[in-house]
Amino acid sequence: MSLQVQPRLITLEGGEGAGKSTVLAALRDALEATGVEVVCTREPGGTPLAEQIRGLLLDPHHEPATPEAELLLVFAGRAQHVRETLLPALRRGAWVISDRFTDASYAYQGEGRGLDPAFIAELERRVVGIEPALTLLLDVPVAIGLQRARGRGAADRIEAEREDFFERVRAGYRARAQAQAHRFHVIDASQPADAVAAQAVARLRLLIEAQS
Ligand code: Z5A
Repeated sequence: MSLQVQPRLITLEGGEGAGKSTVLAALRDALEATGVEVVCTREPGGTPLAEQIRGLLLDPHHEPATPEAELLLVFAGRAQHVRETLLPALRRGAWVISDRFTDASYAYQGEGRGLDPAFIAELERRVVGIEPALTLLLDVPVAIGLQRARGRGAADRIEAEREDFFERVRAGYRARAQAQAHRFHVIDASQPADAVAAQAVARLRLLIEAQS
């Protein structure tokens, strides 16, 4: 069974401190200016139960999660998110912008933790079943992203990883963007925030035009 492409689902991906929050706000404003309903959400999270799972995933105080436990927790939250938030919004015609989605599992748990991408793909087929029409990958050198993210205070469990972990995550995202160029658009996120946002909005407008 192949994944069902959702024409109004846009996802944002990138490493730590890539600037997803800023871009999400710009996309939301641009879409709302056209008069459509926009739902902004995030992963891990996006429903009350999935937000609880996010808390477990990012809590640095319990014993380290095994890679498999981490992956299954992420997908448990995603199962809930897809059915409770994404599909209802998409079915009523809203546009949905999600700060991270399944590509993050291939990058973090696949490339970062070394789990088999075929296992992730199987979960994606069985648990998720949908994919975005557009994925914006905000690509930034690891050192710059970590500097931005760590400027915010105490690191969560995943943020506390070593740089080589984030280098693998970045490489994983870039390889995935190349392999799935039909839906990925890569933006150099080391540029000033307003330039990054402007490029993201320009790509969104192309998607809107293609659908009208
Ligand atoms: N995770 C996973 O492992 N597997 C999965 O399947 C999923 C997620 C879905 C939480 O995600 C963690 O979950 C994440 C991956 C894992 N790992 N960690 N850690 P998250 O998306 O909630 O958390 P995050 O990646 O840590 O988000 P972030 O660091 O907040 O990134 P961001 O939203 O892209 O950054 P931002 O808040 O917009 O910007 C960060 C700072 O940089 C802020 O002070 C900005 O003002 C500044 N900034 C932003 N853009 C710029 C530019 N262009 N120039 C200068 N400064 C900038």
